[in-house]
Amino acid sequence: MVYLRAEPLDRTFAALADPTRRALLARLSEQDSVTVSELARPFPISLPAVTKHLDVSQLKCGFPPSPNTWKVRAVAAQLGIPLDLEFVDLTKPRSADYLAINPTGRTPTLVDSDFVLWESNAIMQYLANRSANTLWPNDARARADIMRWQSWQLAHWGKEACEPLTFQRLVKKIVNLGPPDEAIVAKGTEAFHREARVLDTHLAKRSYLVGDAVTLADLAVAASMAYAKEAEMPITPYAHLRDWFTRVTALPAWRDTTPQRPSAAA
Ligand SMILES: N[C@@H](CCC(=O)N[C@@H](CS)C(=O)NCC(=O)O)C(=O)O
Repeated sequence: MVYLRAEPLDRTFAALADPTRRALLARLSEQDSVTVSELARPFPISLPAVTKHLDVSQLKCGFPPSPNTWKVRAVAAQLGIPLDLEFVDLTKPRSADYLAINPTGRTPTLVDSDFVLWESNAIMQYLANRSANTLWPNDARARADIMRWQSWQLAHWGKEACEPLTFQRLVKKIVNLGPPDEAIVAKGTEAFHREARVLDTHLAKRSYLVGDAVTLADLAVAASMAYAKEAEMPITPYAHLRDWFTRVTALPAWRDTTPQRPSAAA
């Protein structure tokens, strides 16, 4: 079993009203350590063992099940880039050291020698720049197209559609924050259908979002839907979207970075 010092569930804390957030943090900080399965009940997630490498970039991250961390780790896995993973305790004020490298206090942050980078999509691009590869083809139009989908993912697909559903239906359950706020679920569902139609139509005649092979665009957009099942995202009407999601999540790099169930974790 892998232990964390305390519970760093990303969106949970960002999205909570202050008094609730303070109460939750106070409760959690009474414990020195909690198991991941304990945190994740009733949706048990545990972390894969963290591998240490000698030649590394450091990815400082809050919680590997978070889609923002997951998509960065999937890119690194796909490209065979070792990442030394460090946990940032999101339940406590960020340390001065962490704020010095990431003044937003959010995660993930990449530290590559004397170069520090935050924002997950920028980190994906930076990692993919290390070698020639099909995730980030060396072509101006292909890159602009990938950036278009990554921008859409951040601004609309993630923020307006997938994240509210994930928070209301999954994260709140995990940390015992009461039932979903149905008004937020309704708004998120409406946004989901609006954006899913765009994605589904785009995927009707192609297997991947840009070009003929998987790119950073697919990993970024799929990451927002990482918990589609648990968050009951309404994907049934979108056959092309569903087929594409199955293709992307079957990639070894995606599977290898998937948070494991407790039974599978040592
Ligand atoms: N746009 C940012 C979002 C980063 C983000 O929200 N990270 C989460 C965890 S992965 C976090 O640090 N949440 C804690 C907080 O907002 O205080 C990115 O893509 O990197």
